[in-house]
Amino acid sequence: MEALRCNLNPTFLDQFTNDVLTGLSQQQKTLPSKYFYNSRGSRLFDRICDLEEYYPYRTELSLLPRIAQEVSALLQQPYDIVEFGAGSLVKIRLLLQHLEHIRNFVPLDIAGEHLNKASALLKSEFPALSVMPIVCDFTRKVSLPTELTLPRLGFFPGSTIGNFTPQAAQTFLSNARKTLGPNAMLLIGVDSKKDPHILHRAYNDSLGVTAEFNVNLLQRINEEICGDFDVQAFQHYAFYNTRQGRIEMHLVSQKRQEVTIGHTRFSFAEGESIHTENSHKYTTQEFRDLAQKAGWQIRSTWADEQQLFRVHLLSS
Ligand code: AVJ
Repeated sequence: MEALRCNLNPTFLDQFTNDVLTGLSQQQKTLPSKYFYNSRGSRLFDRICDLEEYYPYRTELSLLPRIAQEVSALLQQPYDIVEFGAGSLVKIRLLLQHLEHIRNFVPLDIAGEHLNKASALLKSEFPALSVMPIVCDFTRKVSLPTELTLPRLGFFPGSTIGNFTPQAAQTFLSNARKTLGPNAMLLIGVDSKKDPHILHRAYNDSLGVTAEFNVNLLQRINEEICGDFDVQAFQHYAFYNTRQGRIEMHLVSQKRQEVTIGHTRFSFAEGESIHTENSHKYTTQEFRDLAQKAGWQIRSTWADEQQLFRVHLLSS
């Protein structure tokens, strides 16, 4: 299945290059976490989800069958579903199995190849469903196919919202409200604040898959935009920043070195880091305030027994 491509402007590689050069020119060097997800990165992320230490994935997954039943009872009419950051499309299956009268499913993702494969597979399992994948930057407003005439149920699982700063999360939620249109609902997974030891383990797994996922970003820069990172010379570092309520991932330069990307050269001091990801954690109250500022109300909240992870149903 070939996905529609939209709002990847001007061209993907120009944008990628631009973002990388801008990020590495800052005092604290940064790289946007959305670029983790090339084919290899998407596969590595799927392996992270299989790790015992990475509780968010399986915790949310275990909540979904019950959520699907209750949401199905709450929705009084047929809906089309739009998934933000669709990835491997595992979680949507649990919803689709319980929700009746879903006609169209629109998965949005930045990783095109991964999205196309996953969409084709889903389509073969739910022949009555029309699957319309769109490769896009889903953090912006997305124009949905005009065939979609029903009210929309948005689905944003996995606490991907945690990748955004609270300010950017508010912007995302507000754009999602515009993308989804009137009378929309949004089912969103949000990782909870909790014992930092549990968080630390989840982002420093013993097999080093998260480290590989992190370093893959440098590999990708080498392959796609002519970087010459010595990937062995950078080490994965993840910690919980209590003040900001977030896990931060960094890549730490193991020595003084220079890196060239295209024609631009960057110097690294020994121990200097590139900040590659934030993963914000929220209390229900914090998330309620954030959602409210973007024009959403919490209708229902589900959590596991230990409150490791929550899923909220929002209405606009
Ligand atoms: C996909 C953004 C939810 O922040 O937990 C997993 C990505 N990074 N391990 C997260 C991730 C390191 C993940 N999200």
